[in-house]
Amino acid sequence: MKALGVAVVGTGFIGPVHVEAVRRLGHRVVGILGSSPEKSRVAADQLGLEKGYASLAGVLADDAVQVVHLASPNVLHFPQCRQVLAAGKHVVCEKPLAMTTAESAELVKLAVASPVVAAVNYNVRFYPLVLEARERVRAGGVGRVFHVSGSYLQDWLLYPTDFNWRVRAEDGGGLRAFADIGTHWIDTVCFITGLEVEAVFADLQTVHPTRQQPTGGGETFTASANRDRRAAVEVPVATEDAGSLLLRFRGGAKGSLTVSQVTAGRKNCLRFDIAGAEASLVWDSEEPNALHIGYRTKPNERLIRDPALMTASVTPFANYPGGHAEGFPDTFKQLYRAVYADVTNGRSESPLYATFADGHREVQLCEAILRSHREEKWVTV
Ligand code: SOE
Repeated sequence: MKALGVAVVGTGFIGPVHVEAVRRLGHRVVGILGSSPEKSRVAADQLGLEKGYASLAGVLADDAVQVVHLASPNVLHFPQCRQVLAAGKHVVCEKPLAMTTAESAELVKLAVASPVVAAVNYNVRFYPLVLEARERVRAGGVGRVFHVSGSYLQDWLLYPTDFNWRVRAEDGGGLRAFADIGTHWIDTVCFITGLEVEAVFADLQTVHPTRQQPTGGGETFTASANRDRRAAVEVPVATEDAGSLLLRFRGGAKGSLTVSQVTAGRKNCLRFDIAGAEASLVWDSEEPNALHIGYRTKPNERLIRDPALMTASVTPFANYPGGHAEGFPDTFKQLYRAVYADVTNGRSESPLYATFADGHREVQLCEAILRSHREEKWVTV
């Protein structure tokens, strides 16, 4: 394997997750870029990286870097992706790909016209049992899928004192919980079933119309109790904390999704029930090493992640024997393994990772969800 040179943009919750996953694959993370040269230096120091960059221009001018990971706030994805593509470097962008469909459509055009690999970080696809579920649907074991239901629930924004850039429409986009975690759910179930969303009906809820914004910034998943509450200002919030969505898929299947970032006790719980004519598949990201397979006329099964028990084609994505749990950080490793294989060997026809076209579809969905909520009607995607 030829080791690639990688730079990561973003020093918050998720940037360091990218760094660790790239390193586990044996590639070289050359450096990191934060929102200031000082933040870059501190993060480089903490993560043991050679360079804390002063600017994106510095990253792009670095010949040691072939792949750039963007783990910056959503508002920066479009301008930064454009610059990375213009510099001829491969790019892995965090979700959502952009703030508007005008932006994401332009990124798709630029990516198609360029020879580089351009991926969106929908990592949930790479849980071994999510891949197993996909194989079972494809092999016909589930039968015709007629309904998909589920939820994605978190609690890190439960209190009005909890704050993060995602809450601000200027930084994260007009849709928050659905863009941040709801698109993971939709990407995952469409990846497994092959279904495409045709129309949506959404009802969104902003539980806290104002929040305490800490003057020193607020990191994702950092409890407000750990911050200095005196150094905060009350700001209005327009983005949704929670919401429910009805889905119509092309071909007649239907679905429903509830998303919340204010459900106490749910830390990062993506759950789906896929109902098919022969069987159902149930999976929960908080217990990712078990897949429930439900039957009408014989006992249900609970498949524990174990390469020896899984479909042969997906065993390369389960790297440890049964009983040795694999989870969230491992999905990043498997995702980048797939992306970097294409960087090295050339773009594959239908990659397992989400392309910019997939990312664009999710941004289209976000716009449709927001419109449906505002106009109180079904919106075709
Ligand atoms: C915060 O809600 C967040 O970090 C998301 O942005 C990620 O995509 C998800 O994997 C975990 O939660």
